[in-house]
Amino acid sequence: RAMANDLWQALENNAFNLVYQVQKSVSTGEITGYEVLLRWDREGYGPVSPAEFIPVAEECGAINAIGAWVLRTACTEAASWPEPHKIAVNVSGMQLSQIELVDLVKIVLYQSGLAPDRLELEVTETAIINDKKRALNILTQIRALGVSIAIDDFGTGYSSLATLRSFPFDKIKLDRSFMSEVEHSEQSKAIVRAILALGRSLSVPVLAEGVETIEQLDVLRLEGCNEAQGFFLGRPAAMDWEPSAALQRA
Ligand code: G
Ligand code: G
Ligand code: MN
Ligand code: NA
Repeated sequence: RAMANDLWQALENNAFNLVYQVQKSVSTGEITGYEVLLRWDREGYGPVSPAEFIPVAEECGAINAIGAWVLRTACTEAASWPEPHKIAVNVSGMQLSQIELVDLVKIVLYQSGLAPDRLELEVTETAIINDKKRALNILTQIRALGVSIAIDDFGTGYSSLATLRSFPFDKIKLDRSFMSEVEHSEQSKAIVRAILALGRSLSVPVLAEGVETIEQLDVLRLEGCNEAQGFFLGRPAAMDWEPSAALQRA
């Protein structure tokens, strides 16, 4: 069967679901938010990674419907959490080229009742580069709603510095490829240090992705990184709040 057909089918059959991965302050360990990650259990195949099916969804045009489902479901779920943590939703480059995205965000916030400052959109540099002027217009309008913007996978795109200069954004997410070597390689550490300095001089917090060991977290603490995310801090998982905890708070 063609994957594109199955993607459309999955939307109708409720075959997608969301998992959440915690993001924490490096200095205090406090939870600063959760990244929303899409999961698909493909009938007859099992779980398929978004790294595999998002490109297919972009090609066949299903990405807008899937992206809308993710945004609506994430905001609706988070609005009912016992604690008002922020959520960070990934947005594909194709969604960023459509002005309808602004209205979608507006409607979803209104219908879910989620406070705009609890929503962050993660966009990649590559997504922005496609149609700079249009993406800038869309991001500016979304930011005016009170929603924040994070640059995802920072350091892997090819015009990082130009993007930083001309785009409105609130957070840099350092790509996880830098983490895998940071304990052993002075060169990787130097690059991380430079990006952290860049964030500081732009007054933009930096979140390091892919933190898998306590040693990596120690380096980040020493270098003054603001936030971290990765298997060491928490794996992506369904968000089920402990009933007892919820009761205590009620
Ligand atoms: O969750 P996982 O590590 O398998 O994600 C792989 C890739 O898929 C990552 O680059 C991630 O940003 C992307 N991804 C995960 N969920 C979504 C989503 O809801 N929308 C988009 N556009 N990309 C997503
Ligand atoms: O591109 P993006 O940052 O959205 O990618 C998020 C993806 O990274 C998710 O699919 C998630 O499963 C994966 N991920 C999260 N934490 C870690 C980690 O510590 N190590 C590795 N290798 N992958 C991670
Ligand atoms: Mn992301
Ligand atoms: Na990333």
